[in-house]
Amino acid sequence: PTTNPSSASHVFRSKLPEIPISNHLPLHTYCFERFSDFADRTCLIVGNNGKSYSFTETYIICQKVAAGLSKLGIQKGDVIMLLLQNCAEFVFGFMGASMIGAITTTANPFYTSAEIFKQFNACKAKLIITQSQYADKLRDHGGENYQKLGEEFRVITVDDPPENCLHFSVLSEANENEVPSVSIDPNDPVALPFSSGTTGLPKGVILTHKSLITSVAQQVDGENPNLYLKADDVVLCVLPLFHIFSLNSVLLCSLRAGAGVLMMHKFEIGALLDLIQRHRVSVAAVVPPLVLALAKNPILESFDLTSIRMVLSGAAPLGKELEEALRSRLPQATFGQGYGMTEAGPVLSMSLSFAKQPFPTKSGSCGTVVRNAELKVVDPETGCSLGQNQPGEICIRGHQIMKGYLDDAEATARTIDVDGWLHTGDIGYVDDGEEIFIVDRMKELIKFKGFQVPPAELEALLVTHPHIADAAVVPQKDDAAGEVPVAFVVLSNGFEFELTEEAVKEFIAKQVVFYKRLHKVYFVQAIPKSPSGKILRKDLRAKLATASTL
Ligand code: 4UU
Repeated sequence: PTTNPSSASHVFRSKLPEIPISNHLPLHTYCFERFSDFADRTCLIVGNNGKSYSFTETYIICQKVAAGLSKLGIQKGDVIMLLLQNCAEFVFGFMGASMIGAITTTANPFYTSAEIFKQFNACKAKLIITQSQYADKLRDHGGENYQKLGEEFRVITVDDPPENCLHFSVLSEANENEVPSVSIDPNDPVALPFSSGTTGLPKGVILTHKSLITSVAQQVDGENPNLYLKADDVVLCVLPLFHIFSLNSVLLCSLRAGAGVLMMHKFEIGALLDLIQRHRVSVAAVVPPLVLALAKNPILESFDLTSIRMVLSGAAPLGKELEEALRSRLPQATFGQGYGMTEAGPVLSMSLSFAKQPFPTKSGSCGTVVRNAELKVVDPETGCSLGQNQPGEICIRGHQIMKGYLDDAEATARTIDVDGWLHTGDIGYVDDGEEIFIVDRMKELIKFKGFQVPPAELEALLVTHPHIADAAVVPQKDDAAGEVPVAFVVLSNGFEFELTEEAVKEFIAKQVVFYKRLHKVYFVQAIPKSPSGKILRKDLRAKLATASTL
């Protein structure tokens, strides 16, 4: 996309003043910059076993892991993969890698073998840190990787290592004084999460030391931080750290601010409430389906949740009614949303109700653009920027945004224009009070409980079926998940009656993580396409909305 020169007029900024940001530092230096102020305070608490690590302990183990990775041959610029549920080793691995200039790619441990290796191979990772229960998935990939495991790439498990795998102690028991000294440029990558962005397949999103520091600083630095985390806060980390929301706004922000992080390796309502009560959790980062679970479940009444002072929701739209329902159960807490996108580093906006000196905010808003950044709303047709209260595509500019997609200059150029604006593919407006409201999504992406479901990935899989000639996947609204993927399928000539809906669903279910499963399959004569061959997703979404025409 190109930017209309006349569009410079409507640029939205934070109500908070700009601040100096130390984004010349390496990420680990920045995050641990003030750690001696909170040296003996709790940094990490592991929910399922109660183990905890102080800031000093955490820092030293990260250094040990840095030395250990280096001993295993990992060098500056190399990529390691974390395939982990939330656990302390995630933090040690991520920060340890940063300390030697290595890059971490994070993947969902529930991914199928094929999904894991697509990402692993795309970023030419050298090593995987995982749990023993996932190691088999790293062997059964067409037989080929079975040989490689342990030879061409190493697998390290945080628990008892299966055959050909190493135990995490090879890293965490290395000598912290043997971290090689590397020089890190602010523009060197440090994290490589995967996202499908506005179109196509998942791509590696290059986040540099500078991007992540800028994003964290925009949230928690300054006299009046936008997201005020204190050293006596306990921040709930139940959202998966492999996703950028939790990695950035929970983990990195807490490390920087000196707050404790309570790790939960999976969501289970009883255990969650028990941990909140036991550890006096004060800040909860959540996604709308979690708000739903908390708002609806009667067992909430049996727990003391008065420690919660802040509830931050993000990654998907949060309905006003839902927010109100939970608010009435946690009357002492401040509610608000953050709006993020992996490519945006990730935070575009954050509720100013979370600031040290808060501003009044409205329910349903996604917050105000973060400080030290520019946001504009552009008319998708004309590219002109729009003023208040007019919906258009949200664009963001600042040092926090990604450097680009890995090995994909074309997709990068489609997403970040020549003037440095990142186009989100989200439709929203900024109201009179500078608050952002997201009203629609013009990009392909489907979000199931905040998880990305890239339609292009499912479409590509569908057409590999010998009886499927063409396919399109679009979101359908769903009360519990927000959206679910449904498919329109054209059967190959001669096979019109041979493939059932169940068979198509099963074909996909075998190949993808649970949340990418198809919820419905409609057999159609043709997929509506534009003259250039683009799927007319709007038409299909409209068709779904009036299901009677199907
Ligand atoms: C409506 O979802 C994310 C990141 C979320 C995030 C990060 C840090 C939220 C708060 C925070 O502090 O990233 P992705 O890449 O998985 O998905 C990005 C897309 C957005 O483009 C938008 O369509 O997810 C949707 N989205 C939201 N939609 C993200 N946040 C919101 C929101 N309301 N609050």
